[in-house]
Amino acid sequence: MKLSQRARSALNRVGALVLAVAAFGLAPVSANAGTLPAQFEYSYETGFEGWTAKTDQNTGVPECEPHVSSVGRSTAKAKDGVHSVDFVTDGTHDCGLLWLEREFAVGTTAPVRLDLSMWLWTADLPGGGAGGLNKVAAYSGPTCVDDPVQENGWVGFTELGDTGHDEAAGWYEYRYQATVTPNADGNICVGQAFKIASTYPFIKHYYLDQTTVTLS
Ligand SMILES: [Ca+2]
Repeated sequence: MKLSQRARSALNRVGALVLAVAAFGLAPVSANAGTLPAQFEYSYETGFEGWTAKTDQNTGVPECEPHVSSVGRSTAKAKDGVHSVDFVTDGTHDCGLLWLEREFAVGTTAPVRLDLSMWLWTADLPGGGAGGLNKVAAYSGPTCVDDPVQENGWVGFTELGDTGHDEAAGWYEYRYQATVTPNADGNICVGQAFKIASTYPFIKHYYLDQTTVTLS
C-alpha cells in the first residue's frame, strides 16, 4: 500500500512538473506540442525561452539601408514578471524588420490552427511623425525565415496593426490567427515581428511580453 501511495505521489509530482513547464514556457528549442490542442506561454524571464531573435540586417541579404536595430531583453518594462523583449528600432531609413521566431513540433503534417497573442508596450500616438505608423506583424509557415524579402510589405509577414494608439502609453494586445501547413517533419515556425514603417532619426524602444501560442 505504501509503495502504491509513493508511486501515486511520484506521478503527481511528474504531473505538476509538466504543468509547470507548460506554464512557464521552459520547453525545448523545438516546442513539442504533442497531442493537439496545446498551449504555450512565454514571459522571457529566462532568456528568449527558445525563441530566436533576428533582424533584416543580420539575416540573409539586407533589404534596407544599414540601420542599428536590434532585439534584446530588458527590465525597463514587463507585462508579466520583470523581463520583456526589447525591440530597439532605428528609424533613420524608414525600413527594417525585427522578429522572434520559434519552431513547434505539431506531430502531424495536416494543417493546424494557430492562435497567437502577444503584448507590446508602446508610447506612440497614431499617425506619422515619430513612429506611430510602425507595425506589429506575425509570421507562420512550414519553415522559419532565412532571408526576409520586402516587396509590398515583408513577404510572409501579416501586419496586425499600428504601434500608435489614441490612449496613453502602455501595453496593447495583438492577435494573429492562421491555418498553417507543417513541413514533412511535422514542424511549423511562428514569428512575432516588428516592422519599421516610420521615419525617425533616432532609436526607439518597444517591449514585447506575455506571448501565448495556441495550436489546435
Ligand atoms: Ca516577462
